[in-house]
Amino acid sequence: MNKQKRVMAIHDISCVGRCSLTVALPIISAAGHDCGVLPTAVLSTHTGGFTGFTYRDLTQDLNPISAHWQSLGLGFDAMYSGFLGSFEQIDLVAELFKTYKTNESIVLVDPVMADEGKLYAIYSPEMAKGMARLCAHADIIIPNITEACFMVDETYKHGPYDKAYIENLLKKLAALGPKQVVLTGVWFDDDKLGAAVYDAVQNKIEYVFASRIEGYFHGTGDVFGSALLSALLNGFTLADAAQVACDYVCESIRITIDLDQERRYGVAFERALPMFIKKLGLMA
Ligand code: PXL
Repeated sequence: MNKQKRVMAIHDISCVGRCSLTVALPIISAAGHDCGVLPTAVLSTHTGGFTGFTYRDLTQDLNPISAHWQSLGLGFDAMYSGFLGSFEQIDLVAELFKTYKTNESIVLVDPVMADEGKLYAIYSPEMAKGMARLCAHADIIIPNITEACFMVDETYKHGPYDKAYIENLLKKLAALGPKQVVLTGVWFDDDKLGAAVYDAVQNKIEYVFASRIEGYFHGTGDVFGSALLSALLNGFTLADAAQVACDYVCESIRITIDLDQERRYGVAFERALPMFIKKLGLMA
């Protein structure tokens, strides 16, 4: 059996609504790995679709937590950042990457800040500049098209897309520094939606798709990122990991629709876990 990998998942805790750590922890754990967390903020719910949520910024806690880990001599096989609690956390997380990065580790950055052409209400445009800076420290980044456009100063378009638009974004994203880019929310026709996978070292672009289901589903970016990292830790190539993640998100959405559940509470990724585990080759 392959050894367990240790992950540092750097996201907020949205207590209810299935995104960030309430998604990353169960998915990465189910894939067989040791998922440590560095919580960036605690919110009563996520910010999309609820009003009146509480917000505790944990910026002051990041360095003391890391200092304790260093005193224990802890190492991490992967660091996976997502929603950050403040603008100042960008530089703190970049420092953490420098502290824990090794030749074998994976640094995965999801520059969570925007969707459907708009920044999340709590963020200002300077967040996009900061996230672009953080991406320079990553091995792999996984923006959606809105986040990509904010980071490389391109005009956001609604899909369907064409290859020229997507491939221009991929090249500009790689120019920020990461060697590999997975751009999510890519679709060229009504039937299929998925991701564009760019390896800047090999200068190779691949596409992965699953069935396209109309509508907006909260938390799917976090399900995608957690599944992608899980597959990478289980030895999949980036394109194969992106395919597994795409299939898992699609199945989670399909089940959510079948169950007729309210979408702001996130997708029923729990019910699609058996399919995910099978795709990872961990179960017959
Ligand atoms: O899924 C991204 C995300 C994570 N965390 C919080 C959010 C969102 C998206 O809206 O509000 C708090």
